[in-house]
Amino acid sequence: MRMALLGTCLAFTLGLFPSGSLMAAPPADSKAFATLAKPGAKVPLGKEHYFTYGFTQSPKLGNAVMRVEVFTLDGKRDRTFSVFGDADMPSMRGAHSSGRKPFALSNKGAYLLPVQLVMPGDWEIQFTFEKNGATVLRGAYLFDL
Ligand SMILES: [Cu+2]
Repeated sequence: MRMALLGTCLAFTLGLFPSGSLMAAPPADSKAFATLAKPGAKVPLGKEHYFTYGFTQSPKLGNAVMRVEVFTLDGKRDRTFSVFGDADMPSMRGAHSSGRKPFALSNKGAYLLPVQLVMPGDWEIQFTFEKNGATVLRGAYLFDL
């Protein structure tokens, strides 16, 4: 009996069972969104950049625009990242999810993303920063509307 159990465990460990409900979740940290410093703060982005973020106007119900600006450590604007945003309400996941959307670069070099804030309550915007196809940072901004 004990050997049989051991064998089962081993089979799981080695991934001998078909995928589906038995499959382990991917490592949690690979997709985790760390909570970002508050809007306006300089947030480190990789080793050579930082960024700031914030709504262009104090957010209220309806349409808002999230702005991200990326700079090199010596303060020069940087446009070489791809930035993505995903807005949702954590207390009702999926109900108003925007899905992952790319920020658009403005003429000034700011990254802009329209966000529809369709109801009052707790909101989260998840940011993903990519450079040359690799993810550099995932961060989340939580706020109350
Ligand atoms: Cu809601």
